[in-house]
Amino acid sequence: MTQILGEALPNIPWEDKPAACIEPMWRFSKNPIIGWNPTKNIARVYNSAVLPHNGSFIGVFRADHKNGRANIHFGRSRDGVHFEIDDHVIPWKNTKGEPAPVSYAYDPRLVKIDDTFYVVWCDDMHGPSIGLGYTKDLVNWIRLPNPLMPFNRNGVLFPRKVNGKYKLLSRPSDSGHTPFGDIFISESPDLIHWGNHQRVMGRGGKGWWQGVKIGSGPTPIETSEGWLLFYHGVSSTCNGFVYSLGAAILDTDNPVKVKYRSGNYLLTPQEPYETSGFVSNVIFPCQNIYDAETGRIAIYYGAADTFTALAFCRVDEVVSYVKEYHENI
Ligand code: BMA
Repeated sequence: MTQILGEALPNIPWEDKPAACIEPMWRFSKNPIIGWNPTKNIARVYNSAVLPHNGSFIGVFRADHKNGRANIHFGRSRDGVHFEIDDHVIPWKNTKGEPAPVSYAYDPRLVKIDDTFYVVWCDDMHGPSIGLGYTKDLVNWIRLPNPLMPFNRNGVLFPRKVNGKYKLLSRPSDSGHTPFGDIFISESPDLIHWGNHQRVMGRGGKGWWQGVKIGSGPTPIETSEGWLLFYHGVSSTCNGFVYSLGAAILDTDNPVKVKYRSGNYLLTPQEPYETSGFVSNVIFPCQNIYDAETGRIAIYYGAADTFTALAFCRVDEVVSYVKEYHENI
């Protein structure tokens, strides 16, 4: 049995797998959990990240404003399903305490390392690059220097140091809608100086769902089999890109090494809130939370660049599936 190496979360949002479901991952029956126009200034909330905190939940939310520009807002929830999202953007300051607003920001990830919450997002550094900031109290939000040069997206920090170094996944890209992309890893002793960049895994394989580009993903989950990494894979169709959700297992001590990777996707756009919206046919996972006690995993994903939705799986079943459909890519 694969175990999650982490903490228990008895109040994880959860629904058992429907009896008729033969897939390793299933959707929340009350999806989407955040719909159109959730606050006065926000049109859509999607591609967002939630964490448990003091018995309830907090999150950083990609909010597309009613002028079309994206930024990140903070929000809270008692149950991980119903959220109260601030109508104002996160008030970033630099390390000197001066206001350091972002011109745009999207696709945030949130991870707690020791006593600090880190936010990683797609930032504007004369083009898309990785943004990084932290808060210890959810009141003061401090920006750090951009870890990587443009153009880059889909930055994801590991939830602990590996061999004494912070590890950051990213997906080098271009300044537009990027028709290519593989997942790379970088490391740092202090979250300021980054290097030892290496390629973890590429697009492609026998299937087509991840043939154009791939990008992580929620925070990797440490398991007895290695780091369980969910990610998105993109294929190109007559109607544009289609974003699906896949999974891989990376070596615990050397996460540049892919142990297993599923040649099949785990979720692809199927429900109306995934196939129809501001950008149709997008499933974009940005966060997972888990209950190590039971092996339950809840994944928050953006649907059709419009909605926030939840999917569920069990670590043992999903790891077995990734191994069963493993493909060397
Ligand atoms: C990517 C990002 C995501 C978005 C996706 C589909 O390039 O911009 O925020 O969900 O495209 O439009």
